[in-house]
Amino acid sequence: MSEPIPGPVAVLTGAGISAESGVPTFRGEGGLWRNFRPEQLATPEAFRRDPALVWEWYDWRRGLIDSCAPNAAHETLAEMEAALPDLTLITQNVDGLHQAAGSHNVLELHGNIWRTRCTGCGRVSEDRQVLLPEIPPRCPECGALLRPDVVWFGESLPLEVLDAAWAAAACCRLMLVVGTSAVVQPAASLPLVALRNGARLVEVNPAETPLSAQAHEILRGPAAEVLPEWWRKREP
Ligand code: BV8
Ligand code: ZN
Repeated sequence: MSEPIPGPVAVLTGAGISAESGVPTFRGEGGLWRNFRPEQLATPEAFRRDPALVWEWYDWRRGLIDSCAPNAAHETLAEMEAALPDLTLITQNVDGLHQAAGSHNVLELHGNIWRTRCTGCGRVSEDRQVLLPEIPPRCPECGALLRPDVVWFGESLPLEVLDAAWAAAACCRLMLVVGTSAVVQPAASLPLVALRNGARLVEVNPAETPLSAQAHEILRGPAAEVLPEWWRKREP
């Protein structure tokens, strides 16, 4: 019989949780597009230099993500949110698969690929069109270029989202870290905040990461397999 889950719970997810849904991770194989690394395209400089190229990459990713369904790991986190009194889901992913799986309280540290933001008037809107009719898209209100409403390298994260994530890490009793290489800051500091507050750290990842040595428990396998198993043994 495994121990009951102490609350509150915080969960940090990265690209790895969507791998089994068919969404390529950032640093694994398959993360390449026309031989560009994400770090070369997910920047304000790349967008300034060639907005059409950056939008072609996002349009390609949107098309890919649109054909992907949440997997058992996303579904388990949605079940955990419903079953536990206090769970905060913090994601680095922009694919929206947690919400598609039924999670409601999702902190999107890096934005969402299905939203656009106007570089002129700041208008934010949800745009689910797969294969955009015009690249780069323009604002229907003011005609300025639209950009994906995501956080690029070198850009600061939405403060209210980051504050909420920091607070959840600082007061959780348990943090699950699922499918992240734990290299991108400031997201990668959240597990350290949890450890400093005395939380139990559980890493879910088929590979070793810089966090592994500090994890109290490691589920060394694909999230869609090992996370549902872990939850079955603990669900109330
Ligand atoms: C900022 C949105 C400052 C866009 C993304 C040097 C040192 C420290 C920091 C820096 C530095 N140089 C620059 C920085 C800052 C930089 C940074 O951290 N760079 C890294 C590369 C070193 N950070 C930033 O720029 C951030 N902003 O610092 O602002 C600032 C302050 C004030 C004022 C102005 C500015 C912004 C970072 C956000 C960038 N945007 N995405 C988009 O998606 O298009 S980041 C991108 O990386 C994704 O969000 C992704 O989620 C995230 C992290 O990657 P992972 O999720 O971990 O994915 P990865 O592929 O790396 O790993 C996958 C993992 O899954 C692996 O471990 C694998 O083993 C595992 N896995 C595989 N299969 C499975 C699995 N796990 C479970 N199950 C499986 N089946
Ligand atoms: Zn506008």
